[in-house]
Amino acid sequence: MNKTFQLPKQARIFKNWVNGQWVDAKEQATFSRQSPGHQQTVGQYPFSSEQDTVAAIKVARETFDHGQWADLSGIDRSKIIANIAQGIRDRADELALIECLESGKPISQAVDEMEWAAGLWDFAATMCRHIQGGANTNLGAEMTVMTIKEAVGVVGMITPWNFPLLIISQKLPFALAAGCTAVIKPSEMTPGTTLLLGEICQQAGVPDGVVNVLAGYGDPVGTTLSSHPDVDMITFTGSTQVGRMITKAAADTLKKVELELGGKNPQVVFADADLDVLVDAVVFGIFFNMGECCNSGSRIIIHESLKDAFIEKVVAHAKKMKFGDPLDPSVKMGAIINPQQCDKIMHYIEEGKSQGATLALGGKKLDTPEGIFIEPTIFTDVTPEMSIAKEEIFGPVLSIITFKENQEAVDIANSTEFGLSSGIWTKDLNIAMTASRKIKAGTVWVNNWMTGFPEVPFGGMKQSGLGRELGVNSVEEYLETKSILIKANPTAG
Ligand code: TXE
Repeated sequence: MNKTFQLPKQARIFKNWVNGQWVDAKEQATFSRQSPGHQQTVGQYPFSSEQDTVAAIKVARETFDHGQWADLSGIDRSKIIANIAQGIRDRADELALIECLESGKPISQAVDEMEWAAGLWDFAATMCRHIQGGANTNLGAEMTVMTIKEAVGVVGMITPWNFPLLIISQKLPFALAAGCTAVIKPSEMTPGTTLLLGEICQQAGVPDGVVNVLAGYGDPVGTTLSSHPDVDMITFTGSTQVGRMITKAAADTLKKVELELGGKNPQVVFADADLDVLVDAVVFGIFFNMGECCNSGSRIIIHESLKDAFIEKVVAHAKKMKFGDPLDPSVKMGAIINPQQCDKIMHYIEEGKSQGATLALGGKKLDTPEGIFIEPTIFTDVTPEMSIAKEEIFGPVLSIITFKENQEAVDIANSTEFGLSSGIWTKDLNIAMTASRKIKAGTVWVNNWMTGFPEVPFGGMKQSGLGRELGVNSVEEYLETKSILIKANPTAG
C-alpha cells in the first residue's frame, strides 16, 4: 500500500442517523472510544436510550408502511444501491481510517475491507431486478394463483466490531434490494463507519427514513430492537451467547431471526498435502485481523507424519508477521480490540499451557503506551478436549492437533459446538469429497482458505448460526411469499 494515513489531532464527533438527519441522543448523552492501537480518543457518539431506539423504529415503520421504497421498481432500487457502492469507494480512505482507529486493525486491511464492502453493494444491485414470484394455472380452469414476493418490513440489524462496514454490507444492501427499511445498531466499539453509511445512502438516493443508524450499547438499543413489535426481523452477527439472548427476546413477537455467530474452524491437513502451499493460508487464516474473525482457521488438524515439518514452517512464517502500530502500512497485525478481549485471549493462553499444550511461538501480551498487542501464538500437542481446541478465542492463537486415521480427523473437526467454516488440504479428490460431505460446517474450503465471493452463501450450522447471507438467494431472507388465489366466474352456493 502506497498511501499514508495520519492519526487525527482531535476526536471526531458523530451523531445518530435517523430519518435522513444527524440527531443527538436524548439529553445529548454521549460515549467515546479510545483507539486500542494509540490510546487516544478517536470518536464521540450518541449514547442512545430505549426512547431513541423506539423513535427510530417508529420512523422505519412509518417509512415502510407509507413510504415509497418498497414500491419502487427493481430497476430504480438497483440504481440507488449501485450508487451506494460508488459512495463507499469515494469515501474509502476516510472510512478505512475510522475503522483502523476504532478497531485497531491494520490500515492496509481496513482499506481492503472497504473495497470488499463496496463489492457486496455492487452484487446486491444486480439482485433487485430478479425478485419475482410465480403463477399456478394448474388448479382448475377457474382458479389462478399468484405467489408474489414482498419485503419483510422493518429489519433490526445488530453488528459486531471486527469488520463493521463489511458485516453491515452483508445485510443492508440485500434488505434494501428487497424493499425493507432498517434500524441498525453497530457495535459500541466501532460505530463510526456505519453511521456515515446512513449519509452515503441518502446521497445515493435512498429516501429518508429507510436507513436509520443508532450508536449505543446492546442494552438498551439491541434489546429494544429484538423485542419491539414493530420490528419484523432481526439480523445479527456476533457471539453465540448474544445470539441466543436475541432469539429469546424476539420470541414474544415471533420475528424472523437470522444469526451469524462464532466459529472454531478446523483446517484438516491430510498426509498428502503440500505444506509449502498451505502454510501461507494457515498463517493468514489465523492472524488476519489479529484472529478476531469468525472465519479464523484456529484449529489445524494435521496428519502426524507432517507434524514436525509443518510446525517448523508455520513458526518460521509466523515469526515474520509484523505487528504494532495499526497505521503503519507494513503492519500485518494491529492491536486487540479492548482490555477485556485481551484478558480473554490471555486466559486461554494460560489454560492451554496448564492443560498440557506446548507453546511453539509467542504467548505474551505487550502492553505498550500506544496499546495492547498479543504476539502471534502457536500451540502444539493440543488435544481435542482442551479449551483452546474447543472454544472460540477470537485472538491470534493457533492450536495444532494431530491425527492418524482420516475418519479420526473428521471426527475431531466435528467435535466442537460450532459449524461455521472448515478447510481441507489434500491432492486426493476422493479424500476431499468424502471429508467435505462429512464435515458439519456452512463452508468447506478445499486447498484454499477464506476465499469469498458475494455469489457464495455464507453462514453456520450447529451453534454458528441460523440462515445464510450472500449468494444468489440472499434477498430471499428479506422477503415474504404471499399467495393470491383468484377465482373466475364465482357462482352462489
Ligand atoms: O460480542 P457481542 P462482543 C465473539 C468473540 C468475542 C465475543 C464477545 O468470541 O470474544 O463474541 O464479543 C450487541 N441484545 N464474537 O462482546 O456481545 C453488541 O452491542 C442485543 C464473534 O463484542 O455478541 C454488539 O453490537 N444486542 C463475532 C453486538 O451485539 C446485544 C463477532 C455483538 O456483541 C446484546 C464479535 C443484547 N443483549 C464477537 N448484547 C463473529 N461471529 O464474527 C450485546 N449486543
